[in-house]
Amino acid sequence: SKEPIRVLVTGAAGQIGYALVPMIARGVMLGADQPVILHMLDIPPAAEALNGVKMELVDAAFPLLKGVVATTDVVEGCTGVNVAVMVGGFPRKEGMERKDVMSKNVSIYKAQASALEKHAAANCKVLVVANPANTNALILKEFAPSIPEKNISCLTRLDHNRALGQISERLNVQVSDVKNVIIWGNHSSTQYPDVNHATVKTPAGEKPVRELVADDAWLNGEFISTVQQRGAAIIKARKLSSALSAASSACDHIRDWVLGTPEGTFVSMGVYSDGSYNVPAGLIYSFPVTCKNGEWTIVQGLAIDEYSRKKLDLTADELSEEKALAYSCLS
Ligand code: NAX
Repeated sequence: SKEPIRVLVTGAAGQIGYALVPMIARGVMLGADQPVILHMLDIPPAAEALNGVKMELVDAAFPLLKGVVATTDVVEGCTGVNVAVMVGGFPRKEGMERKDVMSKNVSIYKAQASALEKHAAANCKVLVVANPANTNALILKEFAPSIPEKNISCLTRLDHNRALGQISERLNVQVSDVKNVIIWGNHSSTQYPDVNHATVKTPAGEKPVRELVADDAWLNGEFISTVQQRGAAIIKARKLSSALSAASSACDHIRDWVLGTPEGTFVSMGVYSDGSYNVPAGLIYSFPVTCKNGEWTIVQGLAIDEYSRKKLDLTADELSEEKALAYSCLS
């Protein structure tokens, strides 16, 4: 039988953590035959709640779960982990300046980067979920120089899945028959959900989403804004932010990264830009990627029309600004 994989979840006592850890323990993230050891990290005010989550994990008697480390010690949390899902962070509270929130997260991600660099397993894969996700991932990358940049990513798969969901609802088709939407850029309202390369499986073969929807006004308008604003719509309805969908998408992100994407399918991941599609190098930017043998590759050669070009640049500009703000918090 397989050796257990150690998976760290930071912010594990929070909402997303509560939805995510049972999915990991059930094999949703790494496979139904892959044993796991969960490392759950949170901060001291959440220690008691974290211990409650640990008790529930024991009570659920998950066959794949070979151990649980629940801790408020960053070093203990990071030691030996093969996968790190960074959900913990400092949320923006009403009346707070953007710079103050950024500054809190910069210090958290700087410290956790060092701990991962020193104590995680070699070749540990890192997924940052906590907002500002792209910039937190960039800070983590900068302060963990010995972790290959290929191993650091942020979550835009939730946005990607939201886009698949909207197309599926609109066309009344199975969501599993829709593929190759793209989320470009920042996990924020400037993200660009792009359907220009998306297709739907039909009895007559794969058809472009644009052809089937046949309503460019909707695709260029309401569709985009619905995906961009979906997080806010969930908060309005639930009085809490997305949790089960965020947790499920985090599992999709890691599963596809580790086990590979199906032939002919691409997914969206926030990764370190190499300048592809004229996106400035050195930003963590969401691109269409395929994964094989545990590595992602940016899909090359997709046609970008003028309308899309503007949207790719707009969200890149926002990320450059966030990067500058994050750096200003370091000095
Ligand atoms: P919660 O506030 O419920 O949970 C966050 C947890 O992190 C808390 O238990 C807190 O004690 C812990 N924490 C704070 N600082 C920590 C530190 N230094 N080390 C370890 N743990 C720490 O938030 P939740 O709803 O779970 O959301 C978590 C994060 O995900 C937020 O930053 C949120 O904005 C972000 N999201 C990102 C999404 C994405 O697609 N990238 C979508 C969902 C979500 O909004």
